[in-house]
Amino acid sequence: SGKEKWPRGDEKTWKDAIRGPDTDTTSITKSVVNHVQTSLARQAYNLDTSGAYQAAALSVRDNLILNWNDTQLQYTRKAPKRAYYLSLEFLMGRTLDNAMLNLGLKDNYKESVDKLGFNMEDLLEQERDAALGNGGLGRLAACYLDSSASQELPVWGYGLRYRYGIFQQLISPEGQQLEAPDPWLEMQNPWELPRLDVNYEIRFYGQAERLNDGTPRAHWTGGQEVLAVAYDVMIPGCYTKSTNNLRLWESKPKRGFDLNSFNAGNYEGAVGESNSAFAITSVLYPNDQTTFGKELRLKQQYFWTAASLADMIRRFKNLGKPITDIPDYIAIQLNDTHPTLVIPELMRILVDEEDLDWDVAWKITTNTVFYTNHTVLPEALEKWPVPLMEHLLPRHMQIIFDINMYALSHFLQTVERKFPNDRDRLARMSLIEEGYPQQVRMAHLACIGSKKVNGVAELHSDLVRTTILKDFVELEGISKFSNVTNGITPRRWLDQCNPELSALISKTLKVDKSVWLKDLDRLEGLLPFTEDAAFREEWAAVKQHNKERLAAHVKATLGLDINTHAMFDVQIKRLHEYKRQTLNILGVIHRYITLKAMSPEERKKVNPRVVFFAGKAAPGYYIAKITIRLIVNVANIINVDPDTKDLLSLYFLPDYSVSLAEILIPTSDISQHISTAGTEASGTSNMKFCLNGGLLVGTVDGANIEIAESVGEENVFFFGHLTPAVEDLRHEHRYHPVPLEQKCPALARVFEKISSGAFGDAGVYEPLLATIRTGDYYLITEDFDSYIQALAMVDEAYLDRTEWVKKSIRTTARMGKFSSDRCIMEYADSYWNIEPCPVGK
Ligand code: B1H
Repeated sequence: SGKEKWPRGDEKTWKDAIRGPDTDTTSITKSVVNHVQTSLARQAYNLDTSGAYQAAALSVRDNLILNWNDTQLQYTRKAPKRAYYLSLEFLMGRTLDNAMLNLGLKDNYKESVDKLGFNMEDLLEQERDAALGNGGLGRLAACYLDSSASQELPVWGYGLRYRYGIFQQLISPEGQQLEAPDPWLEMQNPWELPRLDVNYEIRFYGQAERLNDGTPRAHWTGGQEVLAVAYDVMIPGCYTKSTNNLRLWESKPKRGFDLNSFNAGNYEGAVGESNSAFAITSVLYPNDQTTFGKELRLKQQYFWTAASLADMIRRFKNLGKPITDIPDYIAIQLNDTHPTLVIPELMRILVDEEDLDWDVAWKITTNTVFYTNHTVLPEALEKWPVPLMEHLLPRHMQIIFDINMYALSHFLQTVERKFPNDRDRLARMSLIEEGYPQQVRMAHLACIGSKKVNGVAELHSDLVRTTILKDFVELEGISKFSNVTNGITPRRWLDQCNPELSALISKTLKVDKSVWLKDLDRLEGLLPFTEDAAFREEWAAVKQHNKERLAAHVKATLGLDINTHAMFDVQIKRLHEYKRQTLNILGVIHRYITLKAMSPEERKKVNPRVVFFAGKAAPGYYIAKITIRLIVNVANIINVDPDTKDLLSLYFLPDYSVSLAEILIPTSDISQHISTAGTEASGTSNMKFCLNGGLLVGTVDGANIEIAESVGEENVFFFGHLTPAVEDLRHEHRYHPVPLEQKCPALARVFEKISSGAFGDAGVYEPLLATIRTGDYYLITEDFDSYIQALAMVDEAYLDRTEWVKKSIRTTARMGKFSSDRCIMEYADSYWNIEPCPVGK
């Protein structure tokens, strides 16, 4: 009656020996000390903070492994349909704090570490960020893993184990960004389990020969073969045993490679070739939102998708089901177009190796794959030169041409019927863009190879439907194209980064955090307390403490003194022209000019403001780097100006990271999300700030719109032109340019100030100013006046501190929608068709 037989040996012997988790302080202490003694081979006498961190981490890891084992066994037993999230980036940040909190063991570990003579906060600071991503896209993937495990869903992530994460940013005294490598694996990484036995051979180059035997099959042979080796990262759910897996692939040479070279006595030559195998997973590409036709990047993409797919199919085959059942057991989510090669690779396996008919294979593929688009910026849409793809992946290039023909013949028939004689349409929709060279349009391939396509906020999904994929909507119908608005995990982005606020919320709601952290709409229960003066005071005190925590950190790391009694105004994100850090810094200069022109009496009425910037520029992004230079040099001047320094100061905090975000976000009174309308697909830090009671200054763009709908437009400072106006305005600028002095006198004065040399050599900034004076693609001159007005409204609103705190509370209270738990349930229900698979049920 379903009673399983013990697999081997004496059941009692096993059961007596099998250990459970370490949850009480005594067993935790034993486990930590055991790791000090054995894993680290050290003693109490010579244990430093770094060793104590390692030992605590290994002890927490033991607990994770036990849960991970149970979860994976459960998946094997129940064989549910699984979803796989393919992302070239996972911006995980640190793990120890998050793991202890999700296990519900932080207090016990703290107590234990305390008794052993260490301070938990110091230990946490020892950990290096796992920074295997550029920005929002990578951090979203990390939030989605946290939510999948927390919702007990059978979801695995697949990515690459880069030896170097995103570069470390250094800022020279002149404000020049310098990039240093991020060798994050130099110290032992306790959070990964090498699975040297899980490996696949991945082929590149070589020849593809069609069999021409009446089947669509081909043989792909020769070329280079490298080995993909699995490293597993445990992803604990919040207050559940469910612990999912993030499998990262490392490249290395195939054993026994190139025997010919060895035989020829060319030992060094053969070993030398191994370098190119190691190179594949050596570094994360740091160019957020632009693609270059770099062969190594395409190699990364194929290496990773091929290894991941081979792994999924091996697992599927263990179920003993017919191959045509794949869509009933596997859903593959493409995080942007980077893993699109999964589509031709799955076709290759089904057609060449499984000998399926083309139509059958295509049906399986298009019922298994799902595609999320993250940007409509033209320069960010991936295209690969046909000659490069033909060289590196000859069989895949054939398949892509075949898909194009197959799809085109469908197109042709349908399009001819629907749109007779519309050759332009066919050219627009083709997977191949004509030109020298021809290029493969990855978004088109991802679109026609997927069951569903989604954008990441309502406005963005509308733009996807009406611009870049318009023709496909007309062909395939609107229902394939939908929206899943992004979200964030409240575990890291409230409980972990803002423990005081978390405690205040639990106390006020009289609900344990284990409940509201997994049911974020409960925050609405805070609304009645806006009228409670004592509560408002506690709320404001938390913000104040968070400012002091940041100030202490900045003092310790940079030696700077920050005025914690000022309003904190924060813009932290990748440097990009479309995100318009320029608008912000030009606004700061405007504010400085205005303050300088005031009498001392007038200045007394001004509320002090501290402006923070942080963010990295792509190493080759010239204009973005000039923007950093301008920010740093403006800071150097205004922070020491005796007339104004108490009222306005400015900091560019170097080396932005997940960990830095965790201590900055809880301090903000306002944060800026000021992209040109229609350019920021969603944004996710906007959600993090609002969840922590910071108000938003922003354009009517991305998720800002939905945040305002949720928290109330009266609690958001909106400004600027709307999306539909943007194209016309650009057209006006191009064909009817108006001199800056006429168009925007306030901005013209700011330009004069910069050109006067007030912030150092004006020539340095000239290329940046020129992009605005001529062309102004991102509409700085169009939005500047309304931006300044919005900031004036912020000043005015801040005068009434009671009302301000009420706005802050209401904002947090109404952010429930933006929990990534909501997103992941939408994907699970409406896309992947998977269900929770809890442990032990
Ligand atoms: C986003 C990217 C991106 N959109 C290519 N696109 C990259 C594209 O290295 N590359 O090749 C890297 C990143 N990232 C961001 O995704 C959007 O700009 C945000 O608005 C959005 O919130 C985020 C998550 O959806």
